[in-house]
Amino acid sequence: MAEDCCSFQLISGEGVLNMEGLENFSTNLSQRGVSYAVVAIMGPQGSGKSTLLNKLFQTDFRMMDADDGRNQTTQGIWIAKGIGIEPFTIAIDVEGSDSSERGQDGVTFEKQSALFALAIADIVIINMWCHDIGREHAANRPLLKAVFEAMLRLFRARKTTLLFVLRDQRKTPFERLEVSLRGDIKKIWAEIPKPEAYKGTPLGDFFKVEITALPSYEFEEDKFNDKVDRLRQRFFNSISPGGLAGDRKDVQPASGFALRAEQIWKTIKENKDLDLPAMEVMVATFRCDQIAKETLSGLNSDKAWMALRKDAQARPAPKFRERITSILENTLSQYDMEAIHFKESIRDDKRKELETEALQVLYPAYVAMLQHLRSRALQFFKTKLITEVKRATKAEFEASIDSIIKDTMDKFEKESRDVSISKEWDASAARQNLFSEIETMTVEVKTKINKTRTRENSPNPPCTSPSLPTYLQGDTANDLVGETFDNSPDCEITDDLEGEIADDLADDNFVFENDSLDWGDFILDLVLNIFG
Ligand SMILES: Nc1nc2c(ncn2[C@@H]2O[C@H](COP(=O)(O)OP(=O)(O)O)[C@@H](O)[C@H]2O)c(=O)[nH]1
Ligand SMILES: [Mg+2]
Repeated sequence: MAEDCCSFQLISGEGVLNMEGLENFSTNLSQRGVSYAVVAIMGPQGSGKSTLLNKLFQTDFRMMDADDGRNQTTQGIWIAKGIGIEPFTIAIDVEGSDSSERGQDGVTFEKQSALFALAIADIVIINMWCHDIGREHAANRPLLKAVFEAMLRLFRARKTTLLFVLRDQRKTPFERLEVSLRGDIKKIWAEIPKPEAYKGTPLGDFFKVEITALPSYEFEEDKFNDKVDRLRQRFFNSISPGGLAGDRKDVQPASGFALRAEQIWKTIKENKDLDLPAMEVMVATFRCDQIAKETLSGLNSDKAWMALRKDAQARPAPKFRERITSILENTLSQYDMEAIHFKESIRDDKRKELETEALQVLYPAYVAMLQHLRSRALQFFKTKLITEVKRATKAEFEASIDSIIKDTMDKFEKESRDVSISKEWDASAARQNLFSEIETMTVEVKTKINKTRTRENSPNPPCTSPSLPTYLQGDTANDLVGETFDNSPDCEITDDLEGEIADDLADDNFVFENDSLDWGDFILDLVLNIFG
């Protein structure tokens, strides 16, 4: 893929960071969590750094043309993805450190880039000429000083791997080179002024030091390529225990890489203290916030959620609780997957906020469900009343109203609890409304019972049917429905009562949505209305 093979200039020679390029570069990286490695190379100008990176990572960093002489080619800091290597490996090519072309600016840039490389890389390759080893005034001394001082400024031991690659090994045996170099490293480390806290700290607390040598690229190309191939193998699984970067600490998630690189460079440029822990908090806060926002906007267009919302508006959605719980859990787990490697306290705080916001998004479906449950409870109440009318005597019926109310409220209570997935999702207002509605109905029912009683006592009872007085005398309502109102031609309902019944039927309290009354239901409703 095109974006995989192309290096680009991350920081120009003037110190300007290319954020847009970095963000584009990071798109393939951001899903990697902490499964990625950053490798930076430093060393003298024209010492074959870009050549080595290109061979190790199959990148395309610009190399100096041998015929042009050893003048500077790599301005600033370049970056590319290593090809064919797992984990995702970022290669960073840093401008030559002993540039005679940049003077004091070069020295400043060298220190800045050393600090940048150490702050961002898991492995820093220090490229040096074999013939410089042990030489008091060789270019590697100021470079090593810059690297060590930079590490002390970082305020933490990241246990970065320093991989020394010694170029153009000829006659001197590797063992001798290694001893000599380790001696140099130790000496330089001892000489560096250190803050009180780090006075007695051995170099090994900050770095893991590895050394290797390469034959001459110019005179022993095959051997050189062989050795580089073997070195490339060491970048496979470099972050696993025992790997090249296996000791690294405080690994920061890939999705914050671009922002972290930007902030680190900005701080270095401003010559401020590079307080990495503080920066990590900042990056974690920003990133977790961003992840939460992205997750929430994903929820709004989530297919399962859109289906449930539609469903809940239309009817009591089946498996509501199960579905809404899984939607919420999916949302949170999406966030978790992305935010997992950020600082726990920050990630958790943001997760709580996300949960609250997600619940707000989901809340309308709960409200719609409460509406359905309310209707269902009213329907239940009505059915119970009718059943009682059929079953009980009038006295029993009156006595059972309270328990019907209780059953109805209990049912609503239970069902509303079943659709709530948060303490904040409270049905008390809906419950109160339902209770008021039922009470109003109950009062009406009772009033109408009394009205009927009055009518019974009046000289002209409204229905001359012989069965009505039977009912009013306390026979079961069932008898009444079965024997008397069951299409009985005997019952002549007076005009007066007919009007009243019609009024009752038109009364909202007794006409429920979705009612489809057949004749039997009609009679029952009638009875209920006579009652009520
Ligand atoms: N003697 C020597 N020359 C090399 C080696 N690797 C690369 N070169 C050459 O050194 C020059 C500078 O290489 P380059 O990779 O651009 O160096 P950089 O400035 O350190 O990135 C080029 O002409 C390379 O062909 C090496 O191992 N030994
Ligand atoms: Mg170069």
